[in-house]
Amino acid sequence: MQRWAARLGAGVLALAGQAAMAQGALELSDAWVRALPPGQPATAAYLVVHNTGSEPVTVDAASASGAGRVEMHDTLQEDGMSRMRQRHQVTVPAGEVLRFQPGGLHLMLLELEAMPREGETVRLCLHSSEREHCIDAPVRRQAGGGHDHHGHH
Ligand SMILES: [Cu+2]
Repeated sequence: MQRWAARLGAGVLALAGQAAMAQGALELSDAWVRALPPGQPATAAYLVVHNTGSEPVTVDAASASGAGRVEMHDTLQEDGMSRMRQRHQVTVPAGEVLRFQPGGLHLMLLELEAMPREGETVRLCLHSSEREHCIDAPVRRQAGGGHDHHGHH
């Protein structure tokens, strides 16, 4: 029931999004989710976000299939230690590309139903006030492998 309601909600958002498309359109690519050992409660996801519109787009939430909650995190170096800090909003200026990548800005998938496994796919969505943008992200153990097979056809 909950899942059905969520899908209906997404459909309404998609319709609203079509009317607003001219303002801000995010193109998502090169998404992947890191597979960690089973039993870990959280993992990270990465992707490239291109704002192809003529207005800045602010992402203020994210979601992922199989994760109860998704946060946006920055990675900071402090006294030689790597720390993560939550970002509640990330703005992509018109025409610019923002990268969620290891060692930098990333998505944190929390409250996992189960750790995603290599070969599986996770649906990642970024939400802005206008609409939501989604992409299917393959699950991998590390960056690299398979990256070059995308977008060169
Ligand atoms: Cu994090």
